Amino acid sequence: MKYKRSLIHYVDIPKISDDCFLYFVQSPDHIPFAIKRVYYILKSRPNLPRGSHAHYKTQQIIFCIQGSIRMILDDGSKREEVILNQPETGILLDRMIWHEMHNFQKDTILLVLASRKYEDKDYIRDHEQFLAIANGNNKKTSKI
Ligand code: T46
Repeated sequence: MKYKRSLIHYVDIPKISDDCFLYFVQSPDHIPFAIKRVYYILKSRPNLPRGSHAHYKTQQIIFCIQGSIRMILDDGSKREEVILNQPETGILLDRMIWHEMHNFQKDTILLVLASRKYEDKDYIRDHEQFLAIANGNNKKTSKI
């Protein structure tokens, strides 16, 4: 499965099948940035959404290596949804894309590769502010 829509950019990685399944990701072959940070999320609560922010500069690839989530991506002018439930197919969360994660299936595990180290000031957590910046109506730009 490899196709691109306006906001949903799939990232397909190899799956090796012998007596188990092994997946690997390497840069620049599969992802468009050098990896500065890796984090993973587990034990999420099904009814507790996560995300709901954008990053000024950080680019990320998110994989759902177990379970399933529904993601919403928003660039300030349109919103698109995607279900993430295949370990070999991630999606790009580009800079200045508002993203929300919903409907965590029990025992879901997310693996995220990021282009920058963690910095709180890289976050835009207010959707109104995000819309203003994304649509060029706000003088405030990145603090980093
Ligand atoms: C995204 C999803 C999948 C750190 O200290 N270091 C880190 O690298 C990260 C990612 C977070 N944190 C701290 C900051 C907060 O105190 O952990 C707490 C929760 O972080 P955040 O609000 O970023 O968690 P999520 O799950 O809502 O969102 C994160 C990413 O920010 C987001 O871009 O795609 O995971």
